[in-house]
Amino acid sequence: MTDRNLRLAIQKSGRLSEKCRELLSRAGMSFDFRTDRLITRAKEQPLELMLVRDDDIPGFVKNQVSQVGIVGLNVLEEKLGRTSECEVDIVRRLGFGYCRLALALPKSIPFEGLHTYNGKRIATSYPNMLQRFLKDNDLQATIVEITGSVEVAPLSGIADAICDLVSTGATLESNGLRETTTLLESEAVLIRPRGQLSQSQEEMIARLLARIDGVQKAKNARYIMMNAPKDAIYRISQLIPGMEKPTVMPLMYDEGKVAIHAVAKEEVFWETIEKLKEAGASSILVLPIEKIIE
Ligand code: PRT
Ligand code: ZN
Repeated sequence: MTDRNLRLAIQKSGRLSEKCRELLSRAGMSFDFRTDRLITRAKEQPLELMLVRDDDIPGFVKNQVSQVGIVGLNVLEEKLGRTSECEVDIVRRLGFGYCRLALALPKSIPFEGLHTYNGKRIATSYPNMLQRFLKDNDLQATIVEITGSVEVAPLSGIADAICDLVSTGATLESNGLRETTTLLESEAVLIRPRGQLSQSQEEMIARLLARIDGVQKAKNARYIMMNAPKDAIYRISQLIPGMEKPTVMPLMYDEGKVAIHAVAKEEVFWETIEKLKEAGASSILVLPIEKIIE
């Protein structure tokens, strides 16, 4: 690897890998994922992809084994400490992989405030974050570090409570646990080392970010087209969510109507479409947008 190449680390297989691959492909970077190799090269770009366990990504980016990485904020803060203090920068929040690190108790134990955790044994795969939380809140508890199936720890008797990732809450529910306290709200983030990289690597990161921004902006945006009576143009343009300036065009053979085209920067819900109809719009088309470059 030369300093003219950029290496991006993503999770090889797991909850973030599919979304990472999708994001890269929408950003125009294609890789051969059939390979079992640790590193795969982008087609026609000086970009290498490292396919690794998510736990290794913060360290790889910190030590510049890779210059960019996508990882859950939870893993980043567990491995390198609080983001304000660690040696990598979060350059984008990516809007997927949402979850939270939370404390939970068996439903049989009443929760009477954080002090309920005093003297308890808490099972977790996030010992560093839990340790910091206990210290910050002046709590004395024993951390029982386990790597998988944390939620069964109270049932099996090795702990009294847990500190684990929660998404829908279904796993806690099915194990008779009640979530009491959030330690961290997490999502997938794009990280890079804090220090300066080579000029070509900096340029490649800037290009990567611009492409990711283009994809992210387009995600909820829709191109909306409709016909409308001339006297309803103002009312209709007020109804289109997150819209800037609409294009208004005359319709052939219909003096009283115009065609309105606009980019809605937010999702267009059925309620909006119903209101547009009530305001006189007809032939409404809502189309997805692939990229927005401003
Ligand atoms: O093999 P590798 O080390 O790379 O993967 P991993 O097994 O450590 O991680 P993986 O693939 O399970 O998760 C990767 C990342 O996805 C996590 O670090 C989080 O940032 C994010 N993420 C988002 C989640 C969840 N949602 C999630 N629900 N990670 C784990 N869970 C688990 C949680 O641990 C619990 O067991 O799902 C269960 C709870 O889900 P609910 O929906 O029942 O609440
Ligand atoms: Zn992991």
